Amino acid sequence: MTTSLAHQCILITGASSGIGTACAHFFAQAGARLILAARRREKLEALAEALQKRYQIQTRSLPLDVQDSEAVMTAIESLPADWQAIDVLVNNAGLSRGLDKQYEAPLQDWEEMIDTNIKGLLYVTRAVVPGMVARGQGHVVNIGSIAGRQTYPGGSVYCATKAAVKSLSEGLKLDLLGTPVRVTNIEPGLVETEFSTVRFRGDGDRAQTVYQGMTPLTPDDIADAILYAITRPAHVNISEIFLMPTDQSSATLVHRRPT
Ligand code: NDP
Ligand code: 8X3
Repeated sequence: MTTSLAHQCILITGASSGIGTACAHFFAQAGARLILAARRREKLEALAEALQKRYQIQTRSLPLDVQDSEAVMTAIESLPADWQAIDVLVNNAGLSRGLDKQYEAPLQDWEEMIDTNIKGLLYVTRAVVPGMVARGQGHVVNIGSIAGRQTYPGGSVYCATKAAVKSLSEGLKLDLLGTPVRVTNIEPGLVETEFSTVRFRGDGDRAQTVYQGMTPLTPDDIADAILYAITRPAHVNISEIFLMPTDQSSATLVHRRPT
């Protein structure tokens, strides 16, 4: 029997944009209760209001910087008891900064990627998973990337963070053996979101060249894959989903049409 999301409590980090926002819509449509986490409070509140109106579901905004371990623990602990019983955690918050060579890149860019994509993911996992184990129910979905499988020029630290997400997903599954808690690593290729604008610090023209002349994945494509993984029957653990645009065949090979 597939797993119903009706009334399940789902925490999505990075819900203020892109893949996280798409997940919120997909899960809301399936009747879940949603905790929406990210740093931009106004975006979370606007999303929460839109979801409540459209799907008549319960939501909570959780303004949060995943880089801050204490803030993560406090935020989870401060949720009312019925919201602390998180059934699904989507560790989606993440970012890239720059495409500089490893021997030239600003240290600050590395700190931010490592602190968010690796340490932030770990902090949220550490805050949420003990409750899942205690309640005998849960599913952790980590958002990795094609970048965690294949390194590309200028991307070595971002790619290393996503390789770490792959290892952390495998490690969590190993550590949860004997519990019913499931773990899935989602590894998308190019998805058009704010990702490249963030990578290039607001340079929209440069960000657009990433998707020029090709059809990228959409945030909905990723949300759909996650929905599949978390609605399988309880005895089925989808460990990995690696999905690319048809116009992409590796981290560096993309078919582009003249524009
Ligand atoms: P977006 O930039 O659109 O969304 C990133 C989200 O992460 C935002 O909601 C942002 O919210 C949140 N976030 C970033 N830093 C923090 C932080 N310190 N604390 C809390 N939230 C944070 O990009 P995507 O939707 O594309 O990215 C989502 C995930 O997907 C990332 O992990 C990314 O690495 C991964 N990915 C993306 C691909 C792509 O091509 N786009 C492909 C493969 C994987 P806020 O700024 O409000 O905090
Ligand atoms: C994001 C996809 O190829 O830009 O993880 O690194 S890529």
